Amino acid sequence: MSRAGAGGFSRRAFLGVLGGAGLGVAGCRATDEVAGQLLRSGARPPRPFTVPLPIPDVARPVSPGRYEVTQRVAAAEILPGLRTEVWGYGGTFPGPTFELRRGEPVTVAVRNELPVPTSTHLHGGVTPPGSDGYPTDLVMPAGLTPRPAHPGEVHHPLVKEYRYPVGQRAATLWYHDHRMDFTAPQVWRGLAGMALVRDEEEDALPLPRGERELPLMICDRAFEEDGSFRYPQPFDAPPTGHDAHGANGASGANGATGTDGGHGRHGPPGGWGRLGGDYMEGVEGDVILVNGAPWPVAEVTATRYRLRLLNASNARRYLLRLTPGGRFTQIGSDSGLLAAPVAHDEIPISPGERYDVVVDFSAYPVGTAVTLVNALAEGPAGNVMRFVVTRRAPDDSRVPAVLSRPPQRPSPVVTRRFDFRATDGAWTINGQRYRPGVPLARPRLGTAEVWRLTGDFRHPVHVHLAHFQVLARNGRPPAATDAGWKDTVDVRPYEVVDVLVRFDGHRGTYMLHCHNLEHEDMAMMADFEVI
Ligand SMILES: [Cu+2]
Repeated sequence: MSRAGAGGFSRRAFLGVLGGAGLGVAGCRATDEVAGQLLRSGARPPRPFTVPLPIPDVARPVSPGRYEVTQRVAAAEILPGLRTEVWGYGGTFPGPTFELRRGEPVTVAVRNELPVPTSTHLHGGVTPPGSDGYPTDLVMPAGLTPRPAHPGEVHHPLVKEYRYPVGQRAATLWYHDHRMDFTAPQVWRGLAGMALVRDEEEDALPLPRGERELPLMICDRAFEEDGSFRYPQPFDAPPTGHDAHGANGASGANGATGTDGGHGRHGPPGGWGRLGGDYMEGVEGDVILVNGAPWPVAEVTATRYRLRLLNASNARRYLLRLTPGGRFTQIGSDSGLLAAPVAHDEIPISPGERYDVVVDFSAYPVGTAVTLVNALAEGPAGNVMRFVVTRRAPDDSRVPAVLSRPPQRPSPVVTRRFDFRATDGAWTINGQRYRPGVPLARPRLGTAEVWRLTGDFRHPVHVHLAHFQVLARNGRPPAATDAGWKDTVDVRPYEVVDVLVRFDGHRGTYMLHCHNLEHEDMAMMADFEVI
């Protein structure tokens, strides 16, 4: 498909035309499938399928139920022969994988040794509000004592202890930075990792496990000639009001610079300036990474494998397929196991979503190279990674016809509408830029509501705390890939997506927002308060 706009329009101008057209206009190809602007690398990327697939280390507790992780600057060799400075949990990108068990609460002390404030969100977690990674609930590095930039901003010097009850079903979660105005550049630099919740229901299933269970964090990046991450916004742009923050010589400045003066302003964020330059739609890199490695290759036996697919990209969407053919048997969605498996030839995955799938490599002759591709991209970005089937091996795994007993759908008590679109130079929800502490809804704990999601563009909508099921798209039944309990759903241009949201676990202030991280930083967030 073409990335160009139609008839000589720039894609931004084209977006503006669509944005003015109002509801009811059918989505056009150009904005229908691609949600970001491509940023090309200066460095020459490696040949695909030459770098082995890394598996992130599993986080080790310092004592039962307690983890300590330091966010720090470190060097990584992502492109062979070049050095990339990453900002990583534990100094790695991705950060360590947290192996959690339902009913076993943990505390994670996050220490910030980066040059910038951070806030950590456990995506998909049913977490008390004080540990949810609210964007202005910041862990401040040593020596950084700026005036608060936003109303209600909280500063924790050096360390914050996040408390996770882990009372939820087995699921593939992930964690990432959620700092107000700067989530996109800080995640791009490496602040993301996976967290797997396990439980007895899942343990009882004969699914592939051990070496045959692979967490796969998929994301895109662009690189400077010297191997450092390239990003359109300077990584060290002093955020609004953070004038004590010193530059740290970070690379990647080739676009918008900080222009948003004025303490306490919370509109288009400090680092972007108005409209975010050419990257308002979001930033897409031209190098696809899986677990931090470019187009990696993994040797597999001719057996079943469980692949926990996560799209950790800032803006890029993928339509995943297997070549030379093959099927994904989906066993889980964002928020845990499905009731029964669902087979797919292709899987659309938008930023923030997870698909838990089983692929049976015994369907291929030994020696076959099975490539995971992205049908939405042309050229190198159309490849994701490769599996090479090396030999036959015993396999006592299988995918049972009944996987779990997910919670039933409760009856909704109210319907609310949330509209995601560009308004007056910012990405807004119901016409409003994000205002911390001003909830757009006050659902009651223990109830369910229908949230009707609409928008002008591709917006992957993420709800904190509360999980949901997709009820309908444009009044019709949802896609097979919408199955299960979820926390993120892709809303297409001028589409009406009805989701049934359950408010369980905790009262307090949470958020819903677009998980296109550039949109999120450009004000497409809202609070809701569970009462
Ligand atoms: Cu969006």
